[in-house]
Amino acid sequence: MKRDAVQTVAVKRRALELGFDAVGVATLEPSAHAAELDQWLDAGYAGTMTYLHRQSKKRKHPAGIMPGAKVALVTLTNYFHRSTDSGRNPGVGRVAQYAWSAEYHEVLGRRLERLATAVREIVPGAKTRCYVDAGPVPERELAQRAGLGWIGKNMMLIDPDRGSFTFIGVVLTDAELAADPPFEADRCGSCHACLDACPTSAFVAPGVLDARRCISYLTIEHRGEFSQVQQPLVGDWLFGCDVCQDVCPWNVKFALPTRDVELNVRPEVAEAELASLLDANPESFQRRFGDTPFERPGVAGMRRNSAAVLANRRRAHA
Ligand code: B12
Ligand code: SF4
Ligand code: SF4
Repeated sequence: MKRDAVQTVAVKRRALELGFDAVGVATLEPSAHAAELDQWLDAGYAGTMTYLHRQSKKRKHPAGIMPGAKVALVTLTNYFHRSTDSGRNPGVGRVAQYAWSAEYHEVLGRRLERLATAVREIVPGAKTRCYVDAGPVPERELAQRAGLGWIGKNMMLIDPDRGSFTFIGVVLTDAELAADPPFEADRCGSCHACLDACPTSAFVAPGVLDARRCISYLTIEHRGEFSQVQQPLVGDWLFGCDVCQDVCPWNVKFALPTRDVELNVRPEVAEAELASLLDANPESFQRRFGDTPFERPGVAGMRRNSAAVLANRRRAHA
């Protein structure tokens, strides 16, 4: 198959019609940041996310993820609703806004499959494989290579037109689509607002996060009870954390609320009641939250998070 500009334009147009907010094409040469990944893993910053160690070889050599793959079609989907700090009542915990709607892996998974079908129609004989937040795909680096933005000091992929409240979705394909130029500029400049604002001082350096101290890791990925050190770190956050994005000037200035109907806010998630989560049993939890991101920590994890937020609030008011 030959790299074809006409086919590439047709594929990108289809991506925008399907509801993706931005799309670009990245080449699959080895990661330019393999050494950073090795150092990050060796330092233990991945905590118990052992899959990151297992996947690191492929992450450093993305061409090996799918046999014959030539490029990654990389998409961004805006999920911004409003500042995470607004409109809370005392009985609810703070929930990171990427989780406010239906399970995004499913919403975007379906959308990416439709895009993959379009690739196969536009480039007959092409093979495709879709990924969103799963598998060994270095999603942020591929997005930067596809020209969609730069990786900020908070490690987020920042789109200069939309900010960083975006999901990244990837279609790997052997179709030789024309690659975009990478986004070379670093537009953080002298700003360090995210590093200063992180409530747990989880950044050991600009662009280097010790995940073990990150509230997102603690409330979503950590299994078992919190230690005495971990529980206060969680503060007011029931699920995930948005602080290092909420303070970023690129979000303050450019993030606009999504109009994606598949990402409509579900109040029982966005405004989750601490007391009812504390009392949840597996059946009631499954009924209410089985198709939401709360499913990842599950009923035990969400009960633990809820108890931690309540205890932290009691301590703050004592
Ligand atoms: C593990 C993981 C986590 C972990 C670890 C986070 C971390 N910073 O590494 C935890 C649980 C803490 C987490 C938290 C969050 N996550 Co997360 N996470 C992932 C996952 C599955 C893997 C990331 C990974 O490999 N981390 C290891 C680090 C070392 O790798 P990396 O982040 O890719 O960083 C590489 C680049 O930065 C590159 N690099 C280093 N320096 C430079 C310099 C330049 C110029 C360039 C180009 C590259 C570069 O080298 C690094 C190593 O390869 C990805 C999905 C995926 N498959 O990639 C989602 C993903 C990164 N997460 C995402 C989100 C939304 C979040 C949260 C915002 C959720 C929340 N609100 O609670 C927070 C944000 C925390 C933060 N500031 O990073 C989105 C990010 C979207 C975006 N616009 O950037 C992703 C891409 C999922 C998705 N498909 O949308 N996450
Ligand atoms: S998500 Fe929260 S805890 Fe994690 S690095 Fe960002 S500000 Fe810090
Ligand atoms: S807050 Fe400032 S330093 Fe952090 S990612 Fe945004 S622009 Fe970069």
